[in-house]
Amino acid sequence: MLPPSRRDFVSLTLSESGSYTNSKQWRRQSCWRKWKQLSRLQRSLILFTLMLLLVCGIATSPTLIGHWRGEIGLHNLMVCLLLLFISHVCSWRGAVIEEEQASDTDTKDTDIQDDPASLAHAESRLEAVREAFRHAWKGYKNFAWGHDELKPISNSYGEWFGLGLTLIDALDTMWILGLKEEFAEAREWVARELSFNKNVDVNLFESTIRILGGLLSTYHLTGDSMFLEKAKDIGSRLMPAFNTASKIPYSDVNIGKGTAHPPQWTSDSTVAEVTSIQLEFRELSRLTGDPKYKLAVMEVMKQVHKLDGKQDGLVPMFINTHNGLFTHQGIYTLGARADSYYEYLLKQWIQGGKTENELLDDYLLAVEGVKKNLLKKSTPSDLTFVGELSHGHFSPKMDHLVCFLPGTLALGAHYGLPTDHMELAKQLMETCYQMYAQMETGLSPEIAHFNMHEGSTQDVDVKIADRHNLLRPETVESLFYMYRFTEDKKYQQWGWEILQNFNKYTRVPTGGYTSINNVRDPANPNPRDKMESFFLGETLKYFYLLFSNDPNLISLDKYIFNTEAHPLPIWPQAE
Ligand code: DMJ
Repeated sequence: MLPPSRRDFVSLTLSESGSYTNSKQWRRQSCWRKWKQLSRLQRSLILFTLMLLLVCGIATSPTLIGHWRGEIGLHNLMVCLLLLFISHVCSWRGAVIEEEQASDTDTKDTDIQDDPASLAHAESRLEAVREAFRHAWKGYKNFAWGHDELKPISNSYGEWFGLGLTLIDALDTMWILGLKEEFAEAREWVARELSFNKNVDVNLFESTIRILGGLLSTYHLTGDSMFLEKAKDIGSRLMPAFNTASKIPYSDVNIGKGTAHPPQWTSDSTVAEVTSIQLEFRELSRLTGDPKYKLAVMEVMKQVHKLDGKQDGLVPMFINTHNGLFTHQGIYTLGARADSYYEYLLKQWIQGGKTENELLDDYLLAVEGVKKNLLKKSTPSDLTFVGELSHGHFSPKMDHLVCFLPGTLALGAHYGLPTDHMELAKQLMETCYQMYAQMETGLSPEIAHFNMHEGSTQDVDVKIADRHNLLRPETVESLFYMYRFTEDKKYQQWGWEILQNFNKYTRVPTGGYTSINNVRDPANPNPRDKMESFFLGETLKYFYLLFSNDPNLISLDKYIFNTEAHPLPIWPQAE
């Protein structure tokens, strides 16, 4: 874009220069515009011809010649006119050169998406993500095929549910990245090998967002009904979790036996977990025509909506499955155990066609609650960050998980929520980027503590126990939303830096990427030997979408991403 002052220059000069009526002024402007549209050569020739005609006219006029012949002479007159012409051309060039350059720049900027160099630039970044995915997949395929997670350092695998978690989480990423061969192979495994008829305990939330969400999303992208059948199977096997006295679900389900239970040490569930399974179960009801899934998860939302114990719309982290009340009250965070409650309020409202007002009200209230209780500025750089509240005491601690928030705020603003949400999104996006940029490896720690005291020389402090990086997606996710809505290339650039640092410090030569223990030690980031399934399901997918300049690649007006980056359709209005 041109700086506005340059564009204004022409219209300002024109409007100030004459005392014409509007139509005269318009004609004058339009003549001026036509004149400006001629090339420099054309304009010089016209001026030169006019001058020549003038000189010839004077030379052949007997009165003027008679008068001037004795005073300046014809020769002097010609020289004078020539000098005048040259000086006019020069001063004209001097006066408009900026404007001419500006219009060149204008063309470049407006056509930037089609400019071959910029297309090649974007394509090379997209290819870099595909390459990263293939590298991660190579490790998974060679050493962990069909298992939950790759352990890339020991070239082995780890099991959590024993359901091929990474493979399922990565299905729609492969589809979006256009990795057809890899996708076909994975599809075969799902069709032939994946069985949910297993005596295993799974976490309701994790298997909903990764497995049910992944299968539903892949069904929508591909139209392949095999994925829908698998989604129905896991969805119905998870339903026993809702058989509690309060109807607030247990955290764990045995999908083979059809039994559910809380963790061994408590009868509580996590608030974020029970309120971040709604997008998936609501969609399952829509696809199957069976309302039981939707009814179960909406009951949870209804109860949480009415519960005491919130502070300005902010929720505690735990809820009891017997009595349905919040427990461990007084602690408020946008990080672990509460984060996606806020995300799903907004996203359910969007998914359902913006008619469920309670969800919107709770979301708007919560954003005000964040502003009032959790937002502060760091020193020395004045970064806006989201801290935590513990029994009235503010703590300047911010989880990397909180970095989903800029993206969510931007999404809300895109759907007509107050514009100051977008302003806040921009500020928080800068902070999340700085959580990477201020570390020696250029990778964010799991948890940052922001300095607020005068005289501090750095904004971010990291406790020794918080120095790990699990290849999490939240910052890249938000960068994607911010770029989609603003088209500001700095967000792509920030993402590019982060991808390069993942490649530098977490890429394992034999295949795969690894979580690391120390983002502050570039000489020894200390690999953890684990590649989380969300690195393929979310982080790499959001990188790809961030570097793509095509707003229709998973349009945000048609899809809503679940909290594991699996796009689900926004329902047609009638539904
Ligand atoms: C993912 O499983 C989801 O994004 C979840 O909402 C939070 N934790 C991880 C990624 O960090």
